[in-house]
This record gives sequence, C-alpha cells and structure tokens, in this order.
Amino acid sequence: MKIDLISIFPDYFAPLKLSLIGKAEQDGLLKIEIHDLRDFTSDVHRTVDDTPYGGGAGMVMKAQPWGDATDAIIENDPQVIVIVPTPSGQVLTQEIAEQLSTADHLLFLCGRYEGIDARVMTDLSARVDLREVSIGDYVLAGGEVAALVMIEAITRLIPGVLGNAASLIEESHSLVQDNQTLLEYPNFTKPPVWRGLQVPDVLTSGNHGEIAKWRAAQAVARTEKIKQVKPPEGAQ
Ligand code: 6GU
Repeated sequence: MKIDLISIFPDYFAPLKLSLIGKAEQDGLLKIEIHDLRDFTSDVHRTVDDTPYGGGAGMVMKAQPWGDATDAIIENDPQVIVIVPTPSGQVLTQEIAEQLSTADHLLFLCGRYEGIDARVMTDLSARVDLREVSIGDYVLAGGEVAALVMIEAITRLIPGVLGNAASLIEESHSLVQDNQTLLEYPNFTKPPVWRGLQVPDVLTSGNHGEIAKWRAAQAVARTEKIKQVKPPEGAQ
C-alpha cells in the first residue's frame, strides 16, 4: 500500500518510522510519503491560511495550495482514495478500517485551524473517491494525530504487517457473537500469582473448551459493562 500525507507539520509523522509500521515500510509492504503543504504555496511568505468569508473566529486553509498539492499526487494515480480527517466526517469503525486496508493507495489531507476551504473537497470529490472521516466525538487541533490513528487501524490489517497473523484471525472470529462485536477478554501471563492476585484457574486447567467458554463470557460481560454495542447494519 502507498500512503501519501499532506500537512504543514511533516514532523508529526515521525512515529510512522517506529514499531510495526516502520518495519512494514522496511519490508516493502508499505510506502509512506509525507508532503509539506507549504511547498505548494505561491507567495514568498508560504501562506496556507486566510480569514473566513462571512466572518467569525479563526482561519481557513486556502484552496490553492491544497489543490496544487493534491493534483500532483492524483495525476499519477486517479484510483487513490483521499481521506480528509475531520470531526464532521463519518466516524471510523473497524469495518471502515477493514475496507480501507484493501486499497492500493491512500492520500490523507491533514488540515489545521478551522479546516480547509470547502471547495477543495467539492473539486476533489468530482474526480476521486473522497471520504471525510472522524476518529470520534471530540475535536482535535488538526488532522495529523487522527491520520496517525487511522493509519495504525488500517495498516495493521494488511497481511504481513502485524507480527502475529493468528492474532488477526482470532480477532475476526472469536470477538463476534450473535452479530455483536465484543470487546476482548482479559489476558494473563506468568507468574501465576502477582501482588497476591491469582490467574483464573480455568486458564491453567488445560481444558480448551472451558477456556473458550470463560473467555466468551468475559467478553460478553465487558461489552455489556463498557460499550453500548452498535446494532448490526439495518437493525432498529
Ligand atoms: Cl479526524 N480531526 C480533527 N481535527 N478532530 C477530530 C477528528 C479528526 N476526529 C475527531 N476529532
């Protein structure tokens, strides 16, 4: 998968060199390219923002640098999926992450301030697959951290990126019950007693049937306690 990112803060993406994603890039499974929006400005001050039409607080990112920057990337691949991180977008789910993990090419437009001139999205959506995506019901100062979250959620689903492929298979199988995505059951490792706390006996019993039952019950209990489970698509 090729991932392009456009931002005025390229340094925000330094963590992509670390851990699984860094390794995946070294292994040739990912190619990540970070573009500085200011390289596409047309004035000596390298201006990226201006005051909003209609008035109001804050600044809006100018259309011209975004238009020129995206043209340069899209020209080489009109099949690219453009993702605009924004709190007003569709909220990222595991299902969306799974769908995006099969794409060949993603382009993230990371805006700051009060967002990007809306004409940039109008213009792009006439030419490419464009998605406005949020990572939750709160507001961040810019799209960079949200893009990092999305990239981690998406790329760990690409075959070979996650160290242990069995983890992914287990995740996609055992965490779904009665059409509900369950939270993970609690995990334990050695030693058997730590600060007086015992590992549940069933996990050391060697009885795989009982272990599976216990884990399923724990997952259901956690889900009911912590999360309002989203009903399946189409349900009331
Ligand atoms: Cl994707 N961007 C920004 N700026 N804030 C957010 C967000 C995205 N998702 C939730 N809040």
